[in-house]
Amino acid sequence: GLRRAENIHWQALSVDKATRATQKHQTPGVLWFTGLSGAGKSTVANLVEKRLMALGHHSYILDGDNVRHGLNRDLGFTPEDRVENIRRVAEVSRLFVDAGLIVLVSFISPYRAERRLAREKVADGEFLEVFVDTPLAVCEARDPKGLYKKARAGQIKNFTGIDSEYEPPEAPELHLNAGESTPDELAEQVIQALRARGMLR
Ligand code: PPS
Repeated sequence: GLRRAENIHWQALSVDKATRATQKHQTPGVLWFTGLSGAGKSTVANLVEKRLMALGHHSYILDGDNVRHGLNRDLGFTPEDRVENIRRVAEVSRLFVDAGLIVLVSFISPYRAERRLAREKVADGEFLEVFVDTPLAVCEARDPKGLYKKARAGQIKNFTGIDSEYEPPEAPELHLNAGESTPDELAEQVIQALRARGMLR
């Protein structure tokens, strides 16, 4: 199990997230993109961030493939490792929200329980779950990294949608029918959702 540090106390600090974020005319929060491999999570998150930057906002992207090269390089794709992967990313996104940023999180994040834990780490209204809903058949036909082919051939075990579970969101703040629109249209829907919530000023 985890060893807990002792004699560690919370340090109160003077500058809070609201103050940090006023510099950028935004309300900090998490845009949590979830969906199958190849659904388009990273593509849409990337386009959203480009728009946010063009509008003068301050954001940061946490992307599965990238974070797994560094912070989470010790983790694989068993259910236990995915749980730990998402737990760490949820903690990091909480820190970035505290820094006043709009955080775009792009991980398969296949389990409802871990997405709920991520939601609970930030304040009410600060977490927008974005379901990048692309049918498995479409993801598999795209197969941008050739991973579905390998999974079907048994060369990759525990592949999401093939022999590892994906639990779709039941009540996401934003449900993108991502097989039916262009990435630009989907990014625009996300920006509109942020505006509608008053997160951009
Ligand atoms: S998870 O489930 O949230 O922990 O996954 P994540 O950190 O987002 O990593 C998903 C990317 O890793 C590649 N990959 C796999 N995905 C699913 N299952 C297995 N077994 C696997 N092995 C490697 C894959 O490229 C995923 O990238 P995306 O961008 O989602 O396509």
